[in-house]
Amino acid sequence: AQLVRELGAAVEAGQFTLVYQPIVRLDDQRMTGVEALIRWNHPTRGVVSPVDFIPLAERSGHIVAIGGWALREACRQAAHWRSAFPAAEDLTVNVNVAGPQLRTAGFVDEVAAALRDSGLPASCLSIEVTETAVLDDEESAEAMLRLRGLGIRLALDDFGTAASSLGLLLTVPVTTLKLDRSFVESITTVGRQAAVATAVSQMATALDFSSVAEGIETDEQRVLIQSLGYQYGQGYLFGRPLPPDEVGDRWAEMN
Ligand code: G
Ligand code: G
Ligand code: MN
Ligand code: NA
Repeated sequence: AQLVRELGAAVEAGQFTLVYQPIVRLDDQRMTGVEALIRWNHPTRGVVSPVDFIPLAERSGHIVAIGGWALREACRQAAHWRSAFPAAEDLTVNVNVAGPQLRTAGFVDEVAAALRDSGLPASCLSIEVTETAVLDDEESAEAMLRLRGLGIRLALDDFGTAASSLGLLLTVPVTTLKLDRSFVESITTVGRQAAVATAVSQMATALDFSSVAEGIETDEQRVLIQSLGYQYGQGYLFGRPLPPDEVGDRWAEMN
């Protein structure tokens, strides 16, 4: 309860920061973009993980202010990187959006304003939503269609972990599937994770979605995931989430 009250003031107090994890194209291992991940620098508790405060923020409604800040900040950073790094015109930034935030009236306008104010092209922004966030829901379907109308990419995050139906893929206008890292964790050529990972990548290809595998930590996983048809990868093998001032050096190293 204390934490919930503090959440309310934390945006104004400047206690949130974003770190950025590289996303790479598997065929040449070039960095194509980043996923923005929020951190709360709490004055007494130290760094609080989003796993511990995003659910509280969703229930208390603070997610609208927090998520709005993250969106504007990520767009601002990405617009700067596009012009500051060599050959970064197509750099993309992925921003996680919670269900209640997506369903808030005015969310799409907020996204449009973040793009306009930052100068970031819509094609450089990808919004990540989870299957549970968008399940059977008129408001989110409507918001997603309007986001696509702006030219923003839409990724289904943690794909494969929610108790959702595959029919969702036919009704939500996503552009990208992000295979949850639980399938990558103990993947082997003969194992059951590889069977599921293969099915997801084939579905993505057939439906004309991009595919990203999360949680790649070893070279063996990278090689296997690529052989299964994944286009993009993310994980500690390519890089941990970085503070913004380290993204440029990483970009230069990987491109
Ligand atoms: O690095 P990691 O511990 O950051 O992230 C943990 C979880 O928090 C992930 O599921 C991620 O999607 C979520 N998360 C990270 N940043 C944000 C954010 O800005 N908004 C929302 N809604 N979720 C986030
Ligand atoms: O749920 P979402 O995919 O948005 O969040 C990504 C989460 O996965 C973050 O907590 C991030 O720090 C974490 N993560 C990213 N790469 C790896 C990895 O290679 N291994 C593990 N264990 N976690 C990872
Ligand atoms: Mn994500
Ligand atoms: Na994920």
